[in-house]
Amino acid sequence: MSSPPIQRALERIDLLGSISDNSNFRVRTLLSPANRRAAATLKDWMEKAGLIVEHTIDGSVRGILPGSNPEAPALLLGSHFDTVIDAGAYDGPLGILSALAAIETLQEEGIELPFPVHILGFSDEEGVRFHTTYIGSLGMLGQLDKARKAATDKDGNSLSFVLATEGWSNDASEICYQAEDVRGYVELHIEQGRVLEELQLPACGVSALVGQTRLKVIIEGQADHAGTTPMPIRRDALAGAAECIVELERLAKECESAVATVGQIEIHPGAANAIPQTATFSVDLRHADNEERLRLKNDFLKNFKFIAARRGLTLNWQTILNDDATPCDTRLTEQILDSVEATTGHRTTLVSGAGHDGVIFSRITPIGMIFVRCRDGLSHHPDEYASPEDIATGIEILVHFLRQQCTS
Ligand code: HGY
Ligand code: MN
Ligand code: MN
Ligand code: MN
Repeated sequence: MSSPPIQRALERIDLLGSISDNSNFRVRTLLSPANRRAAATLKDWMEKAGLIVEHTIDGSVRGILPGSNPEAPALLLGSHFDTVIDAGAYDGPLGILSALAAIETLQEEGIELPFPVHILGFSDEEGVRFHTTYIGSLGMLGQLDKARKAATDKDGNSLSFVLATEGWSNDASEICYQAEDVRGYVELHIEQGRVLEELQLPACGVSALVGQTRLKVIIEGQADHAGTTPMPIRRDALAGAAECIVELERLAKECESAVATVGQIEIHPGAANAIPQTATFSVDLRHADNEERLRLKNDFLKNFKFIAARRGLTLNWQTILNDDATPCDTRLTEQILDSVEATTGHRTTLVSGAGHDGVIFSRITPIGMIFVRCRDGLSHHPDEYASPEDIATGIEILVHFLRQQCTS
């Protein structure tokens, strides 16, 4: 039988998972009604645990446990609570609620940490509404860049405009971490891969997060009548995009440990009897090796240009993000592995194929991650699942790590 804090964490994951902007599937995006309800719920749970709670204008939340030395640099435990579309319940919330359960466990044991712990819930990591990522964590570093502020949602509203008009402004805190405020950032997250299952391990440490490039590709052709336009004279933007997408897949398959995905595509005019004028699609490219990632990016863009030229189409693209691989801090990861070993008996680390908010916090402080096994490696899917036993193990690792921090 798991402890009350772990039991509460399991119940809270389900409860948070029931908060959605859509009654048919789970989705929460920046400043959406469901995201606001999730933020208020997290604040309430943290407040009940005795933390000092705040929110920021983008709807991210923070709970502070001051500890016996409130002026000491804080340990940050965070993750995000926004989701992809038709999402699972664990990607993001597990990290926030595991951190809360770890704190509640120490409180039950009467252990007061000699430094503050800040539990952070980011309102947008997936980037579904504005097609850009890490808005919540960047906001907490005061590093929301111009490109992101200019990013627009499906209604053409910029992030700046939305923050100014829809932002959670009443009683909002300005949170802007500097390196000297922080002793480290640790995020617990589901693995979102299959390796822990293959190794039959419940949890592990993380050595690095792969680099990722995210592009928006725009192909322009010529709209025309589907019934009266002979095939040889067509300049069909969607047919051109389709050839590019298959070419992207071919190149990624040829490149060891690269992954490339086209997850979004929009067509104009989008009528069944009109030849597509414009095809706009996303490219998500990842690789642990930075040079390989950039080589692959140049290769597929070169081939896209050939395809477009042969078809009489124009090709443009925008770089949404271009993050090199992020190593986790060696010393912090060794401490995490001490706790993984004390709890599970092994010291395995994985490289994360997924991006996480630690990429942003690595700009100012050492970062570490704990991965928890998830069934079939499935994620960004409603059937995403981590077992209560593995979640309990993840929380026990975090508790052990926090105890160890008292003496380090
Ligand atoms: O896409 C990712 O890697 C993360 O889930 N945002
Ligand atoms: Mn995530
Ligand atoms: Mn995700
Ligand atoms: Mn993430």
